[in-house]
Amino acid sequence: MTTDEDSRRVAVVTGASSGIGAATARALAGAGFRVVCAARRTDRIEALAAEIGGVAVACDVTSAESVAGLIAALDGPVHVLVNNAGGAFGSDEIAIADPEQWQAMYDVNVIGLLRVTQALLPALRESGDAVIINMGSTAGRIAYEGGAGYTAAKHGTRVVTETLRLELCGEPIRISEVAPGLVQTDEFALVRFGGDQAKADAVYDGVPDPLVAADIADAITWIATRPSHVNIDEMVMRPRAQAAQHKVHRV
Ligand code: 8X3
Repeated sequence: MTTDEDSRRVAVVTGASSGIGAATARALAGAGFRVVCAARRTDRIEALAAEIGGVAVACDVTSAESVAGLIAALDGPVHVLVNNAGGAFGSDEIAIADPEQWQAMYDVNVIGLLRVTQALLPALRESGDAVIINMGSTAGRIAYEGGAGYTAAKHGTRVVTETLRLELCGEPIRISEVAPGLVQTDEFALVRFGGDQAKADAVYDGVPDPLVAADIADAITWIATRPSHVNIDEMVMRPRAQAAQHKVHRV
């Protein structure tokens, strides 16, 4: 994939087709990385890759075969891995929650991250100076009603991140987690509520200036561009209007 003419450091971003993933791909490209945009929706990532001078690779992190295809498309070291693919499905209370939705959340937020990380470790090691940035959430730090399937999965993302940092200590690979609160994107809430636009809009209703995808991409890019000896363990981000999960200022 890399050529003699292209000596840019390589960043792989999963879930790059929209929202935080697409914004991160743009921001890392702006910082000089050659970005591999990985996601299921090829039309979107091909357009994004063309825009930023990157590479599009179709990838579903919940499929071992698909992740093997991502690895096959790489050639040489990888310096940055952003495990962004994830999401929330449903908001039912535990009494009536759908186990299949919980399974799907664990599959993408935890097992998908595991699968991509395992597969990319050799290329990250080969770089001699790499950073893995996992997309966590404030949902990985607290509990809230109707959120247990997602909060359990994002607590999983957090603990896997911490464990990986312990296990790779001594290697030239830094491990970080970015944990945002309320971020207004086109799809996160819409997907969570099964396409119900009114419910999705209500999440951000009246919130003056929620975070946007570019804010998170900016943080990820900052983490990825610190000097090699500086590991940002975790970064919790919320909009000014959200003092805590249940404390949101609305006008
Ligand atoms: C998203 C944050 O508040 O919807 O990761 O759980 S929240």
